[in-house]
Amino acid sequence: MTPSHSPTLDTGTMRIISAEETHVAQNYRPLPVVLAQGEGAWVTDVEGKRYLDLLAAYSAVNFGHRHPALVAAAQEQLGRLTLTSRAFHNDRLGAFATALADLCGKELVLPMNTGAEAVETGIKVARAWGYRVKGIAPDAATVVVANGNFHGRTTTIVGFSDDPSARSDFGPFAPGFVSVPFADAAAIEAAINENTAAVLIEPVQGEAGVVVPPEGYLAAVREICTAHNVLMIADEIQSGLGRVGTTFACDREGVVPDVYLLGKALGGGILPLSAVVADRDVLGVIRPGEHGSTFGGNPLAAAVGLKVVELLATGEIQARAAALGEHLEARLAELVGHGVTGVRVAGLWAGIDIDPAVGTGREVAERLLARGVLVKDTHGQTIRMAPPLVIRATELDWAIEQLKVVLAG
Ligand code: IF1
Repeated sequence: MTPSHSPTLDTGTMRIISAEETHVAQNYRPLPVVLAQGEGAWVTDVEGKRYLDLLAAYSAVNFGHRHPALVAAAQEQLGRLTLTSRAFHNDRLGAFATALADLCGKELVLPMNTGAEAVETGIKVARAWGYRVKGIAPDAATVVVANGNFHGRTTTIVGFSDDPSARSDFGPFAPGFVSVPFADAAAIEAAINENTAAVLIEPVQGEAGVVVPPEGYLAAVREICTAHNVLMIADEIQSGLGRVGTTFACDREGVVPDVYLLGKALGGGILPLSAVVADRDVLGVIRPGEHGSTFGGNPLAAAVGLKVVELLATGEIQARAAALGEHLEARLAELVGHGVTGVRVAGLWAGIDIDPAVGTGREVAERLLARGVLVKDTHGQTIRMAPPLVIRATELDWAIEQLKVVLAG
């Protein structure tokens, strides 16, 4: 099954890449491959070479490329109505919001488009709740965040990042954020005071390299937020919607946050769709005209989002990710000491630390590319695996065999 990929690219591919390099801002350094088609867990480049996609667009393609039911929902809506703005009602948003609220066990949904918009919205809602419900002094509200966080690329968000490459030369930054070590509940409690409106955390830190907190951390954060009348905001944009073998990563500890931030796979790998989901006593603080978005809640995204929620409601994709994730964890554990210095797995999501003697994360990603496997490196020595949740066990095993060959040098 191993496609043979020559390291050199043909002239057609080079021409496409050079066009991109000539006219697209270089805010990324893509691997040298030009993708043209996708189906399930596989994508095909312009030269007809196939790759097993172990990134799934950073977990936005949980249901696989062009999932038939999701494409059908999009195509059906494309023939009816795509965008009206929320100056008017449309016949898709209510059904989507009802289904998503039910999936989350919450009352209200505020639809946005990108994950960063959901995070920004969550911060605005937490502050408004802080002033209007908790009674925090005007403009004094703070949000506790974790070191090593990644919540998006807007200037507010990078302002509370501790990653120099995400924030340097983008200041000045918004005040009102307090950083504490991740996975340290006591540090959160110590940082809370009368001005604290919320705690914002990723239940599993993605960009940091799939950092899974110790069992009990999420439950402790939940307890601390409840005790201090502080909103627990879970950024489940990457960890949610089946990725870790449960609907939400918080489910792993039976924790229900006050606010869910969702995105990525909510759009079915077809279009941007994000949402802030909470009960009325939180999201109800936002009055008409105080927040919005041109595309937020559009009928096309709502139609796709509804189908995504229906796929999740059966629990099948979550159970699949849990079972395959156990298999993945067992297979990756065999690599420790054989070119890998550490592995962190949560469901079908893995951070794999590469032994510098083998090479950098980027070099391993390039060698895997040549063997028909797509992964993304992060923070130098780590590669991430986040396949579509529809991947087969045999495909996963094949990918790990390719990694073994690359690690053997
Ligand atoms: C890039 C990282 C992953 C996210 C969490 C919010 C957002 C993201 C937990 C914002 C987005 C994406 C952004 C993309 C690469 C990717 C990424 F490497 F940047 F950090 F997945 F780990 N919360 N993550 O992971 O959502 O606005 O992008 O829709 O910016 O390079 P977005």
